[in-house]
Amino acid sequence: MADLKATIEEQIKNSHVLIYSKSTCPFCIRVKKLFSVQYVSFTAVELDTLDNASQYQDNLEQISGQRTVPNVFINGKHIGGCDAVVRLYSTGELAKLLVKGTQEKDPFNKDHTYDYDLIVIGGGSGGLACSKEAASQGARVACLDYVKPTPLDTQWGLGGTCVNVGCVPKKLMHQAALLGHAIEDAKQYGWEVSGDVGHKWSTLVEAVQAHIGSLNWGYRVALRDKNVKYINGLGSFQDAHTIKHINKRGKEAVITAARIVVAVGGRPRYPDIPGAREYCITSDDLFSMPTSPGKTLVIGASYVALECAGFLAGIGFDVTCMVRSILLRGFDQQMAEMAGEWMAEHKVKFQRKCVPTKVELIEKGGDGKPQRLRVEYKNNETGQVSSEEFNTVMLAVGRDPDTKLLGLDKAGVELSKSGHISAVYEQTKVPHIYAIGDVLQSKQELTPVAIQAGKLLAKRLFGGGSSYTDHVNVATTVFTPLEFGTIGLAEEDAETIFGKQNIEVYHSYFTPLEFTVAKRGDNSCYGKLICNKADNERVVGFHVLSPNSGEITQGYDIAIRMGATKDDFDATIGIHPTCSENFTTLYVTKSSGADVKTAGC
Ligand code: FAD
Ligand code: NA7
Repeated sequence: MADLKATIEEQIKNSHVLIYSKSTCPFCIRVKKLFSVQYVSFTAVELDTLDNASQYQDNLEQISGQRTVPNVFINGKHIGGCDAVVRLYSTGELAKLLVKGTQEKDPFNKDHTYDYDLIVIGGGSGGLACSKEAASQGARVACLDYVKPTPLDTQWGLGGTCVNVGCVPKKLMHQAALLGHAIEDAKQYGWEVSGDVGHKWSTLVEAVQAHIGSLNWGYRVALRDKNVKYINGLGSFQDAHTIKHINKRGKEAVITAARIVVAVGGRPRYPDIPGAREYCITSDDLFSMPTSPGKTLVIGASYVALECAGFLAGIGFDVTCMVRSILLRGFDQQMAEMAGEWMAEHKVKFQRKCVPTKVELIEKGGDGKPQRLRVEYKNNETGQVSSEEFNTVMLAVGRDPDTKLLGLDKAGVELSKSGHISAVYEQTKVPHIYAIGDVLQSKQELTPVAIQAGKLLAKRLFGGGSSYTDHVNVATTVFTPLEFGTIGLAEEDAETIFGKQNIEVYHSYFTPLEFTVAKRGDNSCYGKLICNKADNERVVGFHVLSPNSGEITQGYDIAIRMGATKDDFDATIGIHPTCSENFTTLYVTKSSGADVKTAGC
């Protein structure tokens, strides 16, 4: 009994978030769901799988005064059961408890014989932020970055996914598509745009790549200014403190460090079908394609797929999106379907319930002629096999962490089945090896999350910091043609966590004023607030489908994080005429079934 008490106390002391749970208990399921949909890592001790469950509960009662499960502890502090956690989540207090950690247990000591205080492997969003912050705190830092070419030999410079083949070129191409739409609108506003307005893909690619080139250069200068040693080499572990790096010419060298941060990000996945690697592109190739994509098939239905399909269609290409099951898994499904409907009404063809089975080259491109590919695909419901010709086939079927060749096993760091690194607040099981960004298990794959993690980690390691990255209520936007901004819980997740009877949804369609003269259709935009009736109608989910959703959503995130209620939204006076103001005047509940189409000002 005494031993068990000591074991439990040790578990509590050493865990960031610890849940004593029973696998079939509905309240435990709700608490775990709340943590997992908010990307908060936790350790769950499932008492019903243990022989001594009742002794555990006796000891827990002695330690915390609570015998029942779920019994939750954060940073060694007893929180309570499901209601207590939900309440803390709703008021924004949970996030505060989670980000305020303890001082680094192993304070920075320069007195070592390694070459560097810190080696960062990967010069993307997270790695660059971490390297620069650590150097600012006085650490001697080396940052390795190396881009393995794609199967079609596409390569890029320093800065990682976001800058070269992610957020930056994606948003610029999204803007290109919006401008095309704006040219159409302009005619309604009196602009005399004569004849057909064409688009030149090569001009767009050159402009986007020129901007990326300037960012690549800026990152190199920033590393030099901060005294970070930049090494353009592919790194791998030789042992827990030693990294081998190989440059483009095959030259090898070895460096050592007291601490190592793995920030290698991820790369697009290829399905195991004939022709995938030989003939298909991924988002890694799309943004620098010298020739126009032409008739394009985008395979996948998550945000990379929908965003790329959306802007390609907006630019004027014939685009089909092949969807295996649902749109935007993990996002609010009503919103996902609405974003898809807008795309379908704006020239994106959807091939639902289908998967590709083979891609063949029919004719090589060249001399101004596009290549011709034949895609064979199967309908998962009917089993019917069909085929169609395309000029470009883009795979967006997920991304894998880039850990295969890292040799993490030589350092004693374990990988999950998917190749991700599990870490508790960025620290792996090997205490001086850390991981940040997309390579982490079960974390948001977003640039600002990687940057925040990199900065705060460096501050903790070298600057006496004690804050952790807050993964709760991170706002994001899917840049589909009509943008989809989101904070907090999807409606279906809110129902699971709080109970359907406790959820009220306030919603409305709306028409941006700019759409009226342009005749873009009434009530094509939509917003909803998901409120917890059991907690003063606290807003637990915010979703908007509208132009400029990214800009709208960012500001509201502060309110949601601070625990805003429906009353707070109602008391806020809107800015007229904007799309955002609709959130200050929502009054129709979904449960009423009343009409939510709006007319007039
Ligand atoms: P990365 O930025 O991927 O950087 C990892 C770096 O490490 C790379 O340069 C890689 O080449 C290098 N590397 C890998 N292995 C080694 C090695 N062994 N040695 C040396 N170097 C190595 N996020 C948003 O927030 N907003 C968006 O709008 C958005 N849009 C996106 C659109 C697309 C098409 C994609 C693919 C992603 C998008 N993302 C977006 C996600 C965002 O790009 C990533 O979350 C972010 O880049 C992750 O940063 P990271 O530091 O973990 O990894
Ligand atoms: P995701 O979010 O992992 O989504 C993958 C999508 O591809 C999803 O719609 C899948 O459908 C679909 N998929 C997966 N395998 C196949 C096959 N074999 N055939 C057809 N469709 C398939 O990946 P993304 O690339 O969009 O984004 C990954 C991260 O990168 C994202 O978090 C961003 O931060 C950047 P499913 O729903 O599983 O049926």
